[in-house]
Amino acid sequence: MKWTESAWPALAVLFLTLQVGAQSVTKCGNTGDTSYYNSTTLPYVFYNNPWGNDGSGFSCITVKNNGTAFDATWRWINNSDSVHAYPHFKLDSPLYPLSVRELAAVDFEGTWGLNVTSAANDTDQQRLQALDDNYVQYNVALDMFLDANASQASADLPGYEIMVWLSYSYDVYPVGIDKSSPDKDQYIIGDTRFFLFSGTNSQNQTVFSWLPEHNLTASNADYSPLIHYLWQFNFMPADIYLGTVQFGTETYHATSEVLFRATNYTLSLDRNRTQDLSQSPLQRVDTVSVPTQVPTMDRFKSLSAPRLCGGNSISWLAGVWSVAFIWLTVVW
Ligand SMILES: *C1O[C@H](CO)[C@@H](O)[C@H](O)[C@H]1NC(C)=O
Ligand SMILES: *[C@@H]1O[C@H](CO)[C@@H](O)[C@H](O)[C@H]1NC(C)=O
Ligand SMILES: *[C@@H]1O[C@H](CO)[C@@H](O)[C@H](O)[C@H]1NC(C)=O
Ligand SMILES: *[C@@H]1O[C@H](CO)[C@@H](O)[C@H](O)[C@H]1NC(C)=O
Ligand SMILES: *[C@@H]1O[C@H](CO)[C@@H](O)[C@H](O)[C@H]1NC(C)=O
Ligand SMILES: *[C@@H]1O[C@H](CO)[C@@H](O)[C@H](O)[C@H]1NC(C)=O
Ligand SMILES: *[C@@H]1O[C@H](CO)[C@@H](O)[C@H](O)[C@H]1NC(C)=O
Ligand SMILES: *[C@@H]1O[C@H](CO)[C@@H](O)[C@H](O)[C@H]1NC(C)=O
Ligand SMILES: *[C@@H]1O[C@H](CO)[C@@H](O)[C@H](O)[C@H]1NC(C)=O
Ligand SMILES: *[C@@H]1O[C@H](CO)[C@@H](O)[C@H](O)[C@H]1NC(C)=O
Repeated sequence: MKWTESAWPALAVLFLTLQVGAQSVTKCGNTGDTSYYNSTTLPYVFYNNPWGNDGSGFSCITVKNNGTAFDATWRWINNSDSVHAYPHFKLDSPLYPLSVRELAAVDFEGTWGLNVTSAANDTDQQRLQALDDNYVQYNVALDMFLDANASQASADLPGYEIMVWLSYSYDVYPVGIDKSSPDKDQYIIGDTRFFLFSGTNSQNQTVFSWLPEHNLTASNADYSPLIHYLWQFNFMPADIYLGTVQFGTETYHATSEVLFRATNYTLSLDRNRTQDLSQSPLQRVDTVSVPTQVPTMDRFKSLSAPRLCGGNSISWLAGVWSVAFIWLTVVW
């Protein structure tokens, strides 16, 4: 084919399309190249991770400009109390496995937000209403894994998981909600008070979740005190290694597509081999009563007597919700 003058505009469009295409990569699968994207310029591995896919929706992760920003688009219409996916990035650090005694910082700076996609450009009030109307259930969280065995810390199924929730909807709750003491275990990072929950998940991992008193839309803080708190106050042993740190959003439920967007982030670890944290232990903070936005068992209590034990709490809560739903249907 001979290039004519009239072909140039088309070529320019093609060139621009390729340029734009090179700056954004979308992964909607669960394994391998359909699901992972390794940045070549930043120490982040992006993963769509739809581990709880029940066939009732979808999850995609769109990584922009080699990882400087990412979107997650998703919708799940069934099993509203279960996590369906955790689109996220993982920090690829040469410091793993890092002894918690030598852990000097887990720095996370960034901004994020989510909207029902079709309402993304509406007014603040309309956007909040759309989240409500579409029963959008989610959290935004740092997720870390640790183990007493240094090589197990970065392998499958480490013994400990520590989550720091940064934003979350009203009807989701952390592992161990029925056995925790958020009224007693609290810590303040920057200006934000976090409440501790702990329990065991279905894979027999010990899960700690720190929930903030209100939704955060940005962060610029060192979260390592939320890890040190756990060994200094005997929730877990001190001889333990950090093997994974991730940032993303756990997606539970939405009746329309949701658009989560994270920008301007940096996630990093710092080690200090000579620090002696037993010489400068954390001070407990004065506690406050648990604010109503933070979930407690009281929120899910109902007519039937609680029979919460271990892994059955989820189906019990689902039962309570069905009863509450029937009740609301009848009353309204
Ligand atoms: C959605 O809402 C936020 C505020 O929560 C707004 O700042 C943002 O630009 C919107 N995000 C997207 C992805 O459109
Ligand atoms: C990432 O950066 C590399 C090197 O600059 C470039 O070749 C590649 O196209 C970029 N990828 C994306 C998705 O922007
Ligand atoms: C991406 O990074 C992960 C973890 O560092 C590694 O296991 C995987 O092989 C990498 N994939 C590619 C395609 O480079
Ligand atoms: C979702 O739930 C509805 C109602 O229970 C059911 O009819 C449908 O088959 C479910 N869809 C999937 C994909 O499981
Ligand atoms: C919102 O605005 C952005 C940027 O202009 C645009 O790409 C997007 O399609 C708009 N979304 C809706 C639902 O109108
Ligand atoms: C530590 O973990 C590694 C990798 O998972 C495993 O091969 C090894 O047996 C474990 N060591 C001990 C003492 O359990
Ligand atoms: C965070 O925002 C969601 C969605 O608007 C809302 O359901 C939830 O109650 C808020 N959570 C807190 C802790 O304020
Ligand atoms: C669960 O883990 C604990 C140690 O964390 C261990 O003692 C126990 O045997 C494990 N239980 C099962 C069922 O694997
Ligand atoms: C990200 O940072 C750039 C440069 O500091 C700034 O111009 C931009 O507004 C920031 N974006 C967000 C969403 O905070
Ligand atoms: C490491 O910890 C030691 C002891 O607390 C302290 O003197 C030193 O300044 C720390 N080093 C760095 C690089 O922070």
